[in-house]
Amino acid sequence: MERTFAMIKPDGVRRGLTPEILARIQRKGYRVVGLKQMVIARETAEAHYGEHKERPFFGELVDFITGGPVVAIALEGENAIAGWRAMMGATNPANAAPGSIRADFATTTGENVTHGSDSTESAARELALFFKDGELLA
Ligand code: RTP
Ligand code: MG
Repeated sequence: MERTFAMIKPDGVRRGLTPEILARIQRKGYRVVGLKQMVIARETAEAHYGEHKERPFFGELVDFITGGPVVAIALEGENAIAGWRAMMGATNPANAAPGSIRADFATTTGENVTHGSDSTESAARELALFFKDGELLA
C-alpha cells in the first residue's frame, strides 16, 4: 500500500471539475484518506514547488497555484504514486494519454488541472506539508 498527495488545482476547482475528478479516483479504487478545500499560502506553494525555484516559470506557477482554492487529497492504494500520475497524464496536455485527466480536461501546461507526487520521497514530503497527522485517516 502506498500513499500519495493529489491536488485539484485552482483551474480545476474554478471549472467545477472537483466531482468528476473525485469520481475517477473512487472508480479507480483508491481510498481517500484526507480531503480539504483550501487556499495555499505563498510560503507553502514555494516549498511545495521548491524543486522548480530556479525555473523561469516559478513565479507564474506560484501565482497560479495560490490564486484560488484547491482541493488537497491524500490517496491510498496499491502503486498509488505512479497510478495517480498515470491517471493525470503528461504535464503538457498535448502529450497526455487519451482518457487521462489532462488529455480530457486541459489544453495548457500552465493550467493542467491536477497535481500528483512524483516519487515516494515527494509523496511523504508533500503529504506532511499539506496535512497534519490528525487530518489523515489511519
Ligand atoms: P505537478 O508537479 O504540478 O503535478 O506537475 P508535473 O509533475 O507533471 O510537472 P512538473 O515538472 O513538476 O512541473 C510543475 C508544474 O509547473 C508547470 N510547468 N510549466 N512552462 C513550462 O515549461 C512549465 N513546465 C512545468 C506546470 O503547471 C506543471 O504542472
Ligand atoms: Mg511535479
